[in-house]
Amino acid sequence: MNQILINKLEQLIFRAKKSLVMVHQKPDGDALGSALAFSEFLDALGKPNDFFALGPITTSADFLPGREKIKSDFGKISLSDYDLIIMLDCGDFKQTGIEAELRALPAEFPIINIDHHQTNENFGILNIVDPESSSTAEIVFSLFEQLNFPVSKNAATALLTGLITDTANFSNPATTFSSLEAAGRLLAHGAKLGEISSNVLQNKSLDVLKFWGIILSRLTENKELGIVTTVITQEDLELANLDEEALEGVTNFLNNLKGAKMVLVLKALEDGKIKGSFRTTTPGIDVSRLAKTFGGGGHAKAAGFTIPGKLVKIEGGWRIE
Ligand SMILES: [Mn+2]
Repeated sequence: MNQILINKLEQLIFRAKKSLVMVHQKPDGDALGSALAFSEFLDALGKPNDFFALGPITTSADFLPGREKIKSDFGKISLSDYDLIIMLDCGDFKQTGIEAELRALPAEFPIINIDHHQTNENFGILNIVDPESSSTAEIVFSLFEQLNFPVSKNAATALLTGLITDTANFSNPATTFSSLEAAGRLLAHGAKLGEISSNVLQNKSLDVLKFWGIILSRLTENKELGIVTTVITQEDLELANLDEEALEGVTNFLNNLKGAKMVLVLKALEDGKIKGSFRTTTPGIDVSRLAKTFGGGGHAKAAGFTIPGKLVKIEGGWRIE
C-alpha cells in the first residue's frame, strides 16, 4: 500500500481525541471482523474509540472477541462526541442507515474510508479503497502489517472471520492468492479457525434449512436472460416465525447453481420495499453495474438494490407492483 496513505492514516488517528469506528447497517462478518480488529488497534495505541453499527447484529457474531463493544442503537450515541469517523466495509453513507446524520456533519469533519466495494463513493478525507481485495478485513490486515502492528489472537480471529465471510469460505471469485496467503498468516497469528467455522458456517437450525427449502422450491429460470430468480415474501417470514438472519446465506448458496448466468433473489421488506440481491460466478459479468441501474451497488460478483414495490403472485411466477 502507498506510504503516503499510511502516513496520512497515522496522522489522522494521532490527531483525533475520540474516534467512532463505523460499518454498514446489519453488519456481516467482514464489517464486524474488520471493525473489531480496527477498534483493538486504536485501543492498543491508547486512542479512545467507540464502535457503532446500526443493528440488528447477527447472533453468529456472538463468539467474536470484543462483541460487547458494539453499540447498535443510534439513540445511545451522539456524533458530536467524536472528532474522527473511521468507516469500514461501507460503500456509501446510505448503507450506514444514518445517512442524514452523516450529511449534517460539518464539511471539514474527517472521515477515513476503508473498503473494498467496487461502487465505493470515496466519501472520505482519506480513502483506502481496493476493489481487488477479497474483504475489508484483508485491507485492514495489510495496513496492520505495514504499520508493524502486532496482531493479537483476537484481532486475527476477527479478521479471518471477515475473509471467510466475504470469500464464502474461500470458494467465490473474491478468493485470490493474496486472500489465501493473508488467511495463512492470520492462522500463524493464532486465529481460531475451528471457532469461526462452527459459528459462521455450521450455524443453521433445522427450521432454517426447511425454510430454505421453500425458497429453493420457487426458483424459476428465464432462459432468454439466463437469470434464475426466487422470492421471499413477508408472509414467509411471519409463517416460519424466523427473523431475517435466517435468510442469511441462502442467496450465496445459490452460487452453487450450474448453468445460469446470474441469480436474483427478491425479498419483500416490511415498509413496502423490495430488496434485490444479485449473485454470479460467470466470468465477465459485473452485477454491481446491474444493481447500480436500480440505485444499488456492491461487488462485481455480489450486489444488491432496494426499490419500492410489492411482490404479487401471478400464474407461473411473481410480479413486482
Ligand atoms: Mn466486505
